[in-house]
Amino acid sequence: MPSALITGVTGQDGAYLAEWLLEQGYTVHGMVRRASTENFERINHLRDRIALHQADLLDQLSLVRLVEATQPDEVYNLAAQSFVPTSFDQPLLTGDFTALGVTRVLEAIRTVNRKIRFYQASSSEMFGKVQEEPQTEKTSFWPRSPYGVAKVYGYWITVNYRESYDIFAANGILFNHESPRRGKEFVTRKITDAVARIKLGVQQQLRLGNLAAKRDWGFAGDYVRAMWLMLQHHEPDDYVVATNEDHTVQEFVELAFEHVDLDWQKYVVVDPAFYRPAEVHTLRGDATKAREVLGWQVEVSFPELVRMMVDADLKSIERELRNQRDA
Ligand code: NAP
Ligand code: G4F
Repeated sequence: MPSALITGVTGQDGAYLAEWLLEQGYTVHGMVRRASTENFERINHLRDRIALHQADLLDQLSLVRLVEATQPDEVYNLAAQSFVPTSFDQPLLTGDFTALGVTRVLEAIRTVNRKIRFYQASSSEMFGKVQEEPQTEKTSFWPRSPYGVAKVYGYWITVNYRESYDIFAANGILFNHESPRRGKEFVTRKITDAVARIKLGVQQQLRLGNLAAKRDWGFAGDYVRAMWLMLQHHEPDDYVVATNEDHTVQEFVELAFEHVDLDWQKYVVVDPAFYRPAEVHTLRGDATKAREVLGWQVEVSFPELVRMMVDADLKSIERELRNQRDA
């Protein structure tokens, strides 16, 4: 039975990837960091099927011990400080987690067993001020946030360990991917959570920043399959994973409100507090290589994704309100 170690298993992608690997017959180990209260909502349903281990991207020895104890065939490095606005407020911590953290995981692999296959969660944020449309594996990077800069470092150190030590190390350059498990500070989930609350009468307004920003949004469940496919290929490489469609934040808002028969213009307020010091105005990825080499393709469309997220938030808030009434 193959085994895998996932850093960032408590995050959106970690939960979908753990489910996918279990379905493929893997033994799944998840790395979690110590917190005063457990933060396992996304993986509670998997708790009896995955093994959780404490370690931290900031602590080299904890990573070496973890790789030694679990002896995985594959390591998926999903852990990161992943929220772009926080990276402007905490650039050093972001660099330590999101950039140097990658080297620490690679060093643990180099120390314990160079045969372990490694996946790095690289990001379309690296393209930042985009140099061509759509972006491919060959497009040059111009990151626009400390997060994007940290991810560029993570990308190149992954390439470097592949070239220097012959480690099977692959970068997935993933464009934005969303789901009902997305953190509520990211724009898509912020919108769908607000739409559900407004529909159910417990919120009056939705304050957003730049409505004109364009993103290439896909479904996280589709994207974790691409991560796995990259590590099954006979040679390590780097792949863009995207839908090749872009939509503005406003289009997302319109579709989400329309799904519950509300007029978005009555509720949405533009608040410059959510503007960024430097914005990534547009992203659109060309995943031809992932399709042709890995056989990967998108299954959930943009409108299906929006509706899936609104429906899930409606259900979850209805449950929350019922529990409050019954308490
Ligand atoms: P997420 O929901 O924010 O999850 C991040 C995970 O990293 C959480 O499990 C978090 O643990 C963990 N983590 C953070 N700092 C850590 C540390 N010092 N030590 C150990 N664990 C730590 O992110 P996601 O959306 O699933 O994304 C997964 C990865 O893909 C990230 O690297 C992200 O930057 C990258 N990415 C995401 C997208 C996207 O659109 N979602 C696109 C491209 C790339 P806690 O639960 O303890 O906070
Ligand atoms: O949802 P976002 O915060 O995602 P962003 O910055 O694109 O980053 C996400 O995708 C990256 C892949 O490209 C990942 F690497 C990264 O980890 C993360 O998952 O913002 C999307 C867009 C931005 O242009 C932002 O300015 O939405 C705009 N926006 C407008 N109003 C807002 C808001 N973003 C947030 N978070 N909150 C708002 O109120």
